[in-house]
This record gives sequence, C-alpha cells and structure tokens, in this order.
Amino acid sequence: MKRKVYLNHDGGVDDLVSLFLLLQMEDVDLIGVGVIPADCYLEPAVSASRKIIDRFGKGKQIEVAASNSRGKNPFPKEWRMHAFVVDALPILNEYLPVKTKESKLPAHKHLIESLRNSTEKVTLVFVGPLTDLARALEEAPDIEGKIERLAWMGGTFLEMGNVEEPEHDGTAEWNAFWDPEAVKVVWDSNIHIDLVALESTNMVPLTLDVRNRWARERKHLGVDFLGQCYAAVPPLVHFQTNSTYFLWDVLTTATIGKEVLVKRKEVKSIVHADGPSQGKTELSENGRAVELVYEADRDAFFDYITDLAKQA
Ligand code: AGV
Ligand code: CA
Repeated sequence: MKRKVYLNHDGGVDDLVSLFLLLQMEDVDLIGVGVIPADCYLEPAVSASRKIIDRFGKGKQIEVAASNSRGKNPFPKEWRMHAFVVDALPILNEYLPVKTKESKLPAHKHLIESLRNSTEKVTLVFVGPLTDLARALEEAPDIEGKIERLAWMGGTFLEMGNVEEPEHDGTAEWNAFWDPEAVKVVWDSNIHIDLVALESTNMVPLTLDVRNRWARERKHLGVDFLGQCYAAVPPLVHFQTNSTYFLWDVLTTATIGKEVLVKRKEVKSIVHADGPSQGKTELSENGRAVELVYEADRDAFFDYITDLAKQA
C-alpha cells in the first residue's frame, strides 16, 4: 500500500529537488504541498513547485499552498534568491501555461484540511521551518491523530550548527533558528519525530564528483534536472564555508523512500526559544523523545537519488 505524504518546504534548491524526488517514489502518494517563504521568496518557490508537479508528477493532481507565516530570524537574501533560478529553468518552462493549481488556503490551513480529509494517517515531511505545522496544531489540535509521523530536516546536537549571524552563538541549525517558538510547539505535541539533523546531513555535501556524475548521465531528463538545479549553488571544494551546500532536505526525503540509508537512535531534547542560543536543540534527560538520524550511507544515498531521477 502507498504511504500518504504531505510536504512543506521553503523553496531552496534541495527543497525543490525533494519535491521532484517524492514524485518519483513508487510507494509514496503525495497529497499536498505547502511552501513557506523562509529560505526563499514565495512567488518563484510556489511557481517552481507547480511546474515541477506539471512536468514530473506523472499526471497526479496535487495542490500547492502558499504560506503566510513569518519567521523571527530572516535568511540571507543571496540564499533566498535560488528559487528564481529553478523557476526559470527551460526544462520547467517548455509546456506553459502551468496546470497544477495553487490552493486558495494559506499553507497551514491547507495542511489542516488535507489531514482532515485523509482517511489514512499521513507522513509529514518538513524541510524548512516548522511554523506552518505549529500554527496548524494550535488551530486544530484534532489533526495530531491523523499524523503518522514527522520527518523534519532541522536541529543539531553538534557543538557548531550552521547559523553565522550577529547576536547568535552559532549553536543552532537554520530551520530551527528561523522560528524557534514553532519548534517548541511541535516538541510539546505527541507527534513521532524523525530528526534529520546536521549530524547526518554533514555527510552529504555537494561535491564535484557528484556534479560530474550527473553531467555524464544527463541523457536522462531527471538527472539533467538534478544537475541544472545544483548548478545554482556552491559545492564543497577546498574547505567548508558558510555557503557550502549540502543535500540536507534531499537526505530527509530519501529516508522516506529508503529507510536503510540512515542510522537512527532515540534521544531526549529541549529547544532554546530565545537568547543567544535560540533555535539550539540540546540533549536533556527532561526533554522530549525524538528519533535522531545521525548517520548516512553517502554512496548508497547518491546512488538512490540518481536512480530515482532516472525514472522521471
Ligand atoms: O539548514 C539547512 C536548511 C535546509 O532545509 N536550509 C537549506 C536547506 O534547504 C538553510 C541553509 C543552511 N545553510 C545554507 C542554507 C546555505 N549555505 N545555503 C542555503 N541554505
Ligand atoms: Ca529547506
């Protein structure tokens, strides 16, 4: 039987590639998509999402809902620009006008409606901040019973996160930092959480050998699409910088299609909601239990997503 999945993303290159890959997974039934303007600008991210469903969604009718959520700590503008590049790729603009519909509802209400209308429990995949889920839970606590589990790209228990901003101590991961309060709300629920944290995503940087592989195999339309998307962002070459790109969200998505790619263990954690460590997830005996994804099989992961792309 197919698993029902709802995706909420924030328009980065790896967010949009995650949508593309979910559409290729045979045992996944994607029931809806929400787009939040965190690490992106909203219009190109919504537009690119609709075009990806048109082109690579195998005829499925899936609505895209724009979020009206706002965060506490804004993403750098240069990163938010990436969605414009993907939206403009010729591969997504060959068959205009766009057919996939935009929902009339804002993303958090679209999530509530999608869960209430589903006869089966739904797996949530969140690859940006948790704001829309937190708002949905506050507005409609009944939806908790419809959630199978949440796979979230976010958080870390490493000494260093990936936030380099004034007034912050660097211990947080960006999706948690954008809206730390939302993480707290979700932590206070009873939802089962798979936390795809920096521990595992650090093992899947974008490197030149990966890029070159996608170039060699570009005769497959879907592999060409991967290569075109990842041309927009900087790979790891000599050393890691603040801009170095990892396949954070794509690893999160891949765990839905192929669980054996990663290792998990249960940990207990709290979240810092404010102050210089805001967004930091910290191990604590008094914390709530989450399933930490702490390791990834790099080669098997890249083989898996490249093979999936060949099915497009
Ligand atoms: O913290 C990782 C999250 C993921 O959801 N995002 C990017 C992924 O979509 C924020 C982010 C951290 N570092 C970045 C990010 C970078 N160097 N470029 C763009 N986004
Ligand atoms: Ca993201």
